[in-house]
Amino acid sequence: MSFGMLVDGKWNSHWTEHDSNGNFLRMNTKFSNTINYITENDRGRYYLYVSYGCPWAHRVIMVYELLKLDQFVKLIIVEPHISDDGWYFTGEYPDIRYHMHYLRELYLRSDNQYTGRVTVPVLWDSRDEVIVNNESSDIIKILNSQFNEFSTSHIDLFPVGDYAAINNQITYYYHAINNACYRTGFAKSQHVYELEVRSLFIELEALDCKLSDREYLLNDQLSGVDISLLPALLRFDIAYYGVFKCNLKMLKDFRNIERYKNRLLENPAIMKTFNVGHIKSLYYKIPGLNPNAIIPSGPSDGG
Ligand SMILES: N[C@@H](CCC(=O)N[C@@H](CS)C(=O)NCC(=O)O)C(=O)O
Repeated sequence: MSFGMLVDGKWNSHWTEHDSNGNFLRMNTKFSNTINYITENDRGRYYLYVSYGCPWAHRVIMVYELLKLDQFVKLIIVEPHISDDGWYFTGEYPDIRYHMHYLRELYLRSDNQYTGRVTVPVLWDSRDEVIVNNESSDIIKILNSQFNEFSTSHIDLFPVGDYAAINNQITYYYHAINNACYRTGFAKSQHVYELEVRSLFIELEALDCKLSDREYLLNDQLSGVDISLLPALLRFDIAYYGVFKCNLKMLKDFRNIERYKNRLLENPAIMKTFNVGHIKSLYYKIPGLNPNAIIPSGPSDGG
């Protein structure tokens, strides 16, 4: 398994993120700015480059839809496949801003000596031609706080009083579940895989217990914690179970998690973001994990 990355502004098509024991190590993202003040004049200035397949971008798309920001920020979707040249655009999924072929061109437009992965999501400032931020956990907070004034729904996913608790739980579930699925799937030794898959399922059991008497993960309202965890749950049976071998059980066999997931999907703004075809296309075409890139017919609805 290898993806490309930029090194001093040049594309390097083989790069893996593993230590010598076969553990998957995710590289930190590089653009970590924020936006301090937005006015009506900034309508159309910002773009979000995302993939419906990517779970980190999925967080951002959910916040975008929940806040109804489509009149203020534009969404640009990449083709649901990471090629040897990284994320790319096609006639069906064009870059409506610059008509680029590859997402890496956007990174180079921001920093022509960039070294790092070319990932989605990206929050792009088209006035200053820079990437503001490419870390999902930051972008969802920026949308929630800075863009909320231009939202017609005014949902607050990070209420001030719960801010620290929400961040703590996002970090907890990132290690326990979101990224644990990746550590399992990208393990390069039997030993690492077995350790990872077991600890992942211990965490899923704990989550199932926790959800036995509640609708949301924190208090009794939808928050950034639910939005951050949900993309992993939505990919579990349709992709992680097969491609990442997270297969001690299917997620639908965890009764409370399944109920929680389906209840969140009843929200039309969330349902609109769940694209089974893009998820399967992305994961089943990951180089090395599924050599013939056959996309399975089932399950079709994540259940
Ligand atoms: N920490 C980042 C991770 C983003 C990320 O890894 N995105 C993947 C897609 S799921 C990506 O774009 N990978 C392309 C690559 O690594 O070349 C975030 O949460 O935004």
